[in-house]
Amino acid sequence: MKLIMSIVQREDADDLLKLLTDAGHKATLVSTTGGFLREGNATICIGTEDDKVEEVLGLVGESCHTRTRYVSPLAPLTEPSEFYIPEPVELEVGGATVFILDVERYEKF
Ligand code: 2BA
Repeated sequence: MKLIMSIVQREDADDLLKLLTDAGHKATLVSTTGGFLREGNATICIGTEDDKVEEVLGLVGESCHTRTRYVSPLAPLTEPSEFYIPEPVELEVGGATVFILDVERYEKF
């Protein structure tokens, strides 16, 4: 058995949950925050049999989209902040960052 942890953008989380549950998969949504942008994202945990992993990854790929974000970097410490004009930096965020972990044991009480 595997635990698939998929970090997705909030905007894609509902579509992915619907696709997963409609296809008979079990999933848990955890509200998370990205360490770099410090913005809310979503981590969807899916426990599934080994032979269903590719199917789940297909659903994740189908529902999670790449988006372009512009962020203003903070002033470098070496420069006086009154002379610093921040240039927004373009970032590609998403579709999904996925970790697949082996599950040693699974119990349900
Ligand atoms: P954040 O950490 O808020 O990162 C958002 C986006 O900022 C990233 O998109 C990437 O384009 C950029 N970014 C992140 N760290 C950077 C850095 N040190 N320098 C320059 N740009 C950087 P994604 O790669 O699509 O990641 C989306 C979210 O997935 C991340 O949000 C984080 O919550 C999670 N994530 C990504 N890789 C991870 C990893 N190796 N471990 C844990 N969480 C991860």
